[in-house]
Amino acid sequence: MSNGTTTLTKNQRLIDWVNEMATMTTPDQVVWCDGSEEERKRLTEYAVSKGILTPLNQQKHPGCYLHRSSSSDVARVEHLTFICTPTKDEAGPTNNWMAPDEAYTKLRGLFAGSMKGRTLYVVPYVMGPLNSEHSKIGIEITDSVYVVLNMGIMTRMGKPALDMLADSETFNRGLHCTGDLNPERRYICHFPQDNAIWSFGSGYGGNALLGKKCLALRIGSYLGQKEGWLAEHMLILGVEDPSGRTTYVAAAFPSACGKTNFAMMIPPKRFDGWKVYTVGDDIAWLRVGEDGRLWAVNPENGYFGVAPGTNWQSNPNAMKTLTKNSIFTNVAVTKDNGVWWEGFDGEVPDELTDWKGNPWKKGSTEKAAHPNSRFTAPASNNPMLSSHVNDARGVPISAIIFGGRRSTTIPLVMQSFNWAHGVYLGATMASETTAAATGAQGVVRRDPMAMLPFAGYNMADYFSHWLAMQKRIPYPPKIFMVNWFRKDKAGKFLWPGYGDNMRVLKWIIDRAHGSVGAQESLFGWVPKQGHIDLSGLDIDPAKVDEATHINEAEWKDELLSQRQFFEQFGDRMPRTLELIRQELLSRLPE
Ligand code: OXD
Ligand code: MN
Repeated sequence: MSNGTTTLTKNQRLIDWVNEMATMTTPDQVVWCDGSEEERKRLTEYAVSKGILTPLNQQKHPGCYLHRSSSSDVARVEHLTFICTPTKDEAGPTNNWMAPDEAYTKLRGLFAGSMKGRTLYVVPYVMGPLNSEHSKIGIEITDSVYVVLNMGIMTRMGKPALDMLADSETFNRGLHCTGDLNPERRYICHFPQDNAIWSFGSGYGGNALLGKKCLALRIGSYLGQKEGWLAEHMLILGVEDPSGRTTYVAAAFPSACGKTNFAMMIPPKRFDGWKVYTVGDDIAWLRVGEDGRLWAVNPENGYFGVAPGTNWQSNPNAMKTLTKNSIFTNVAVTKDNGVWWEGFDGEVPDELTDWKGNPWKKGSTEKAAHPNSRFTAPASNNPMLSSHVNDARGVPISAIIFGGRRSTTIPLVMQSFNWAHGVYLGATMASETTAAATGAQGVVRRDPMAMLPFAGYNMADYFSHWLAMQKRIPYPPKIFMVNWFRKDKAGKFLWPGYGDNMRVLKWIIDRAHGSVGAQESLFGWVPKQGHIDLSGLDIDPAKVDEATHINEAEWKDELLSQRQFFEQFGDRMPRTLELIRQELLSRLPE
């Protein structure tokens, strides 16, 4: 084994840790990644030579490659994801818990000798803008060249991270090995107190690209509570109005509920002169700025987006973003070696190669692309990328939006009465499950702040932290709730969604600036008739009324089911939220 010496860093604690991990995993060689273009080319060629990546049609998709994962490794595995805090209570009832000693012992057994015959890559990376106080440094050790190439897109990777780290010992220690991809030997373990992540047995993004869900959300949320900031599953966008004023909004939607589409939205014709800029499509780190406002950075540097449903209609900016230098995972391939997925533009081709590499014929009952197939694309490809993504202090947030995928009950849009009520709206969010995680789909589950799978500590303490943040933010953003997914009795969506969500966003922004009125409803402020601009939209206003309607019977069930959710946290649950629930319930007729 080469000893893995490097000229890239003199950080002895880092070098010692890498050597310790190499001694355990016994790779054939250790390669430190510098993040250079030359390295990207070399590793890509290597991945192609091993069949890990396949070049796509280079005329249609320059610099793009296809990866097919093992068919049992296609999504996050929440049941195999553990928060390893000293006590079970610190992880809370919504997380799987393993005692740190037990987890280290179990995983050491799996990692021991696991990289024999393989290369151990050392991937230094920064989450957040370089040299920002918001940012965190991670080192991911991995045996997967696919992971290295994805990390190169998703993070600021390589030498700049080591330069920023210098000789500090404060970095996230991430250890990842694909093992034999056997789901029986798959564990995604987080050690918040050690700032460490050990992930074994999966190559899937959310399990294996450790900067994303593991560091930026699970470990990040724990650090946020300790250090007085928030790590959230939120997109960040900026809306520029015709006068040139830009207002920034952060929005939490569960996985595969349209965060990327919302973050890259193109306003409809009626909004001539309005522009939406993307800051981030998945994660926001929020801190109180010197001016007393809440400021946000996107810790990521690329998009790991859901492919199915993405097309020139639903998200033209995403289509432009993924035209070059992107990695596609588990999509289908056309005869001329282009990409395809369900919901792609144009006619369904007669023949395709499906995500498993098998021939596929039009009319097949099987999906050609996996429902959770993904593109990994550099943020710099996005034509509407905000010019502030690399700003060390981030962007100031005027509104926070919580949204779920709910066929019933939840109205199109509602503003909270105040911060605590806004936290309550976030804490009681629920959504129908999607293909982004393994398990049944379309089942309504509580997903507070879209963070259920991503809170790195007890969710009740997380709610308390949100409530406590109020005192730290002299000029807090206004908080809203949206639901683009409400359906009528025939099962049809009541609201067109996509670019037309701009109409709702405009009301939200105007509310944030105090420049439009609202109607008080039992459960929050809602737009008055006429506040949501429907001009140029072919929609029956009765549908909009139905989308915004509050059905008291449905709300009664909703409030009762929220109680069950709160109860599992016992005494740790902040009383404020339960009292708000009771007060709202008391407004309903017996
Ligand atoms: C994601 C997810 O990949 O939330 O962003 O699963
Ligand atoms: Mn996500």
